[in-house]
Amino acid sequence: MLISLAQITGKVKKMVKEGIIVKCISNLYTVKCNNLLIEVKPRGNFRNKNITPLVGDKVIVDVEKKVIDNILDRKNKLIRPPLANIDQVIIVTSVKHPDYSSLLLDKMIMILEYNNIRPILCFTKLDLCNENEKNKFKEIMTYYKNIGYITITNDELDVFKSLFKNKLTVFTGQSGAGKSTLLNKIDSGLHLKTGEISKALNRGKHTTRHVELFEIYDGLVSDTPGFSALDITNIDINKIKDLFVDIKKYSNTCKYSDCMHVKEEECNIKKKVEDGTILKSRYNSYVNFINNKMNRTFK
Ligand SMILES: Nc1nc2c(ncn2[C@@H]2O[C@H](COP(=O)(O)OP(=O)(O)OP(=O)(O)O)[C@@H](O)[C@H]2O)c(=O)[nH]1
Ligand SMILES: [Mg+2]
Ligand SMILES: [Zn+2]
Repeated sequence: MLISLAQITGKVKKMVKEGIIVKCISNLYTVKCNNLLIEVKPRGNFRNKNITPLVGDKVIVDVEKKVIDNILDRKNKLIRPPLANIDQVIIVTSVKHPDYSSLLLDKMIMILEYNNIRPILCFTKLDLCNENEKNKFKEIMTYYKNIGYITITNDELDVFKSLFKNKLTVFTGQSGAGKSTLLNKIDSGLHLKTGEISKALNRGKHTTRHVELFEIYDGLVSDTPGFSALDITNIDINKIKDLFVDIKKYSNTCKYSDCMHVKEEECNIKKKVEDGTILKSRYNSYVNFINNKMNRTFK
């Protein structure tokens, strides 16, 4: 749609369109304007102003000059993977190969909660588990479901299909967790490259390299190169307890209103962990992040 044809510079009519950045390789951006894909570069003065357009940005492009003129306000952004205006992130977590890490899962959930992005949990590779292990993971999944997160396995393709409409959805998770494999199952037209886990991990590299948005079931979806190292340095230590929805729920039942739920003796959160209301691994993750923060603060 042409949105501002009347803009006259000298005698030249400027052709501008609004679109969304769906791909970036080096400094070349692909912008989707309705059903048209246009390849553009950022305007020269972006660099001076230190502005970097991100995949997911809504932009105004000058169609003739093939440049991004303007970036519209972002509702959020992630640095790694570099993406803007994310509605929800599907955290793909394998139970084996690579091994399940509750710490990594909770870290991703915390970072998304901090950025006001909805986390959706997807567990993969349950087929590699024996019955006992399967039951253990089912319990873990039920816990996350009960505290309010959509929690599914990579077999539940129908659920996925209903999640995408009018949303920007990001798939993330460890290298080898099965993100690209899952996306290929959801949309067989994607033909994303998938990797042998051992190779992917040994090389320490991701099969998926650049950031790109695909149109799937009336929404935009990104398969990201996973995050290998996540940074929580910019999260305020006092905010952490609010980013754990299950801890937040009972936060003001503790004796001290400023209870950190770590060293305090009479702490209701600790009781809730003991009686099984709060999952032990969740609490361990919480304590780990608090300690991690304390160490940094006092270094
Ligand atoms: N047994 C089993 N293997 C799976 C499953 N899902 C994916 N795999 C395998 O795991 C390996 C890695 O899968 P990918 O889809 O490439 O993983 P990825 O998350 O996209 O990895 P990166 O692109 O490196 O971040 C491939 O060999 C897949 O065939 C699953 O549910 N069960
Ligand atoms: Mg991949
Ligand atoms: Zn407490």
